Amino acid sequence: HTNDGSKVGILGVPFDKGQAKKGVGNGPSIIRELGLIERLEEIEGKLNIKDYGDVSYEIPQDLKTHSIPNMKEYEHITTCNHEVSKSVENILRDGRICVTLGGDHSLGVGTVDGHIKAKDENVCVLWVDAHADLNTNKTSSTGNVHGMPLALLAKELSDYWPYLPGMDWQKPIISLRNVAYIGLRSVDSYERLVIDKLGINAFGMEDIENYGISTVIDMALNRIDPDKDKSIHVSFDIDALDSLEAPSTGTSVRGGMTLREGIHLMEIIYRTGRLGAFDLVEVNPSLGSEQDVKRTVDAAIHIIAAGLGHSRRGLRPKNIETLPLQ
Ligand code: B3U
Ligand code: MN
Ligand code: MN
Repeated sequence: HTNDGSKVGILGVPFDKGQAKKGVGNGPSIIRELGLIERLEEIEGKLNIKDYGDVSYEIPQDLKTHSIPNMKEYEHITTCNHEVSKSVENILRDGRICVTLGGDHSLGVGTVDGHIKAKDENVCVLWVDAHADLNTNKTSSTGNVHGMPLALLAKELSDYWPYLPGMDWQKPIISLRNVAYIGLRSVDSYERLVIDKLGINAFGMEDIENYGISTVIDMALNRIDPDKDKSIHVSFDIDALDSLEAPSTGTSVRGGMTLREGIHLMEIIYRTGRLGAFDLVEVNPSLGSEQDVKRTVDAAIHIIAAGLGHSRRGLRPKNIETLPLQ
């Protein structure tokens, strides 16, 4: 299975205000520094890769006075995400798969929003995460918005939010019927209530244990994309992986996915041919030792490369005539 010279756009979002720990804003630069683009260029069939650089934003004067209860750094969240949404939409309209490097997971509001706008709503979402990211400002015990992006995006939860000034660009845009979780193992009580009440497709670690990762992905895709015609959005929080595999992240949880499972997941997504947008978030190079950071970033790069067609079988030789064994 070789790719058809697919076009890819890379977008950095050096945003850290959806949670409290410094450093996650340096995710995009460390992932680039440790060789993401070089690794993607080695993929068989040659991708056409364009780096769109990093998103920047400036908070408008009239927003500076606003705050929402239990929703930290609200004016940064809404302003940055608006820029993220526009950038993702542009990259997709350029005919590229959009790969967004975070940054914390609050940026998922902008990436999913931009994807849905570009693809006229024909989008399904795989949320690969230890956490459900489904709190509202009323249910969150932290006020950190990286625990809220899916609740902001969900049509089914729109009545549970107060009026959010400056968020008019973002209508609750996706039905949770089109979302599946993979890798859950740290779910708050209100999040569990919503998952169960709405029957959200949620495959936790125990499902990966019971069925294996291949079957879990098949079940997830059959539920959210039964006609195999949607553009797939993968929002991959690196904390879905076990903390031994990806130690440099803000809220790591033991008992998670192996890198092998993460790679296999992304290989299956690649083979659908329908990957539209892909977020890789929550890599924090300020946490852990230098070796921890390298291991975490290396895992992130493996996962991205698998989603864009890297094969563990190895490359075919370039000039086959000069070789033995023919
Ligand atoms: N559910 C908790 C913790 C959390 C969510 N996402 C991460 N941690 N990474 C919260 O803050 O909403
Ligand atoms: Mn997350
Ligand atoms: Mn998480």
